[in-house]
Parts: sequence; structure tokens; C-alpha cells
Amino acid sequence: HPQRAPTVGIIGAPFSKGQPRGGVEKGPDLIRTAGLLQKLQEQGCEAKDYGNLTFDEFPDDEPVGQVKNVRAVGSANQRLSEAVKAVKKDGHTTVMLGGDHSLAIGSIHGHSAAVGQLSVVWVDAHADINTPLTTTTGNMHGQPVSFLLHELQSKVPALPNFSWLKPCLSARDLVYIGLRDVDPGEHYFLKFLGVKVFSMTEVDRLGIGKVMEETCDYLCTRGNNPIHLSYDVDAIDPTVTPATGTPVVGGLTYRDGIYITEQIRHTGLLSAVDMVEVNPLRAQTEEGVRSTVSTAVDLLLGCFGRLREGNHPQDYVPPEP
Ligand code: Z70
Ligand code: MN
Ligand code: MN
Ligand code: MN
Repeated sequence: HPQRAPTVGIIGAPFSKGQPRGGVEKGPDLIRTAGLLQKLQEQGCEAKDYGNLTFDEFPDDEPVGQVKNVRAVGSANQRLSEAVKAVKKDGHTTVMLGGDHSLAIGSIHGHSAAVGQLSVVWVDAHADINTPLTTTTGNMHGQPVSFLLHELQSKVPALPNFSWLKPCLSARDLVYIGLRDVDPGEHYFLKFLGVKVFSMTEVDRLGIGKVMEETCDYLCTRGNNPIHLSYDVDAIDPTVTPATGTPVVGGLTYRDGIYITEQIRHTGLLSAVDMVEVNPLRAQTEEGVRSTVSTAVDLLLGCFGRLREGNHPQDYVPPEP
């Protein structure tokens, strides 16, 4: 059954302070320049660009314990949460273009504020579930999930510019795909909480077809909540997406990555997408940047109905001689 074309609301979040490497703030404009809006429209998808958010500067953003740029990350995510909430209330499926993955805090919080209980599909080489106490790097992009989960609130200390944030996600409504670089504290939380995880080992064992069948079955039994797809481009193998801050060998193929988006779309429940961690300053070659950005665009097109058999008019009839 063909699905009514959703309308897409695009929010740019040129923010990099959840991690130490400059360049990831260029992601939103690079993805736009690669033609995201035109391509969505060409496949029959109405898209509205809400432009880029601007973020306050925090010149005296001293580390809190180990954690860096806490005030900037808290403030940026509060702004993003309000923006995502407003675009959801406008009736769109939101696309948040990052920026680093700390932005999932605001994106998921704002999405949940608008629509209620969510399912989150987190596609990433990393679990991003460290707390400010388990982090080994102090980077907030390795921690967003811990701030969002109800079950981890007793483990997350109060931080400056985070008092607006209320946990809004249950561990049983979270599925990971693509993990292959997990820290000790993260591994403990994933086991302790019983989170559904398809690491690269499961992708190898089952194949992406079965992984997505199990993912969609699992989300069905969780009650068909609106789906938030949080896509870190480093989930894909760095031979395909090298322009990212922390590439990890042995990732998803381009085809695995696209198939994930096709199957999530097929549920009819996709309600918000993040596309994060595109960093043009991290690839060795221009071709590496081009390949990364065009993959990010293709993943988003897959979310919104692009078919690999081609999107053809239903009333097409071949010419008679
Ligand atoms: C590590 C940390 C991370 C993305 C790296 C890495 C986290 N676990 N996330 N790149 N996207 O810093 O906590
Ligand atoms: Mn169908
Ligand atoms: Mn990530
Ligand atoms: Mn990652």
C-alpha cells in the first residue's frame, strides 16, 4: 500500500562543541548544497527548510568534572528542543542536520515533547550512552543517550544549563544498530538495562534483512510509537563515509545503511530523523568528503520514499508503436 508522502521540516544545527574537532558544524550546509531539498521534491516529498539555528557562546565554559563544554551543549540543546517541538507541531517529519551527536539530546527531547512516547533507532558505531562519570574522553557526543533515559537518571549528575531537560525515553524503546566501539561503562549499561542491540556481530550473523525484521517486530511489540531515527554517519564503513570525527573500521555497507532507512520508512511510523557527524575536515581527499555527504543525502532520501527500483509514475504506460 503506497504511503502518503510525508512533509519534511529541515532544521540545521551547525554545532560542534560536543566533541573537540572543528568542521562538523559545516554538515548542515554541505548536505543542503548536495541538493537534499531538490532531491526530496523530485521524489514527490514536500520539504520546508527552517534554516540554521544559532547558538549562544559560553567563553568561560570550564569543564565540569571531566566533561567539556557543558554549558554550550546544554544551551544549544535547549534551543534545538524548542525548534524540533515547533516543527513537529507544524505537522512535519523533522530532519535535524548536525552537527555532532550531542544534538540528539535536544532533538529527541523536542520530538517527545511534541508527540509523547517514542521509539528510538540509534544507528552508530558508538553507543553514546556514557554518563558524565563513565566518560573516558569528556566529550558530550559520547553521552546523549544517558541524559535521555529514565532508567539512568540516578546515575547522571545535575549540570549547568541542563535543568530544562527531563528524561523522556525508556530503555525498552531503544534499538541500536551498527555498534563496534563500546566503552566499558557503556557495555555495563547496555547489559544492565537489557537494551536491544544489533552490533556489527549481529549484522554479520543475521544479515541486515533479519536485523531490520527483528527491529521492526520489536518496535511493533513496544506499541507502534512514533520512531526517531538517530543516524550517525560513522555507522557506515569509513571506506564510504571517511569524513567523520571518529571513523571505526568494519562498518555497515552503503547498502546496509540504505536498507535500514527503507525499512524504517516502511513501518509508516518515522517521525523524526537526525543526520549527524559529517565533518569535511576529517577526510584525506575531496572524494572522501563527496562520498560522505552524498551518502548522508541518500540515507535521508531513503527515509522519505526513494526506491532503488526507481520512483516511477503509477499511471505510466509504455508507448505503442
Ligand atoms: C567515545 C566517547 C563517539 C561519536 C565518537 C566515543 C563516542 N565512546 N561518538 N564519535 N559519534 O567519547 O564517549
Ligand atoms: Mn506497505
Ligand atoms: Mn554518535
Ligand atoms: Mn559514532
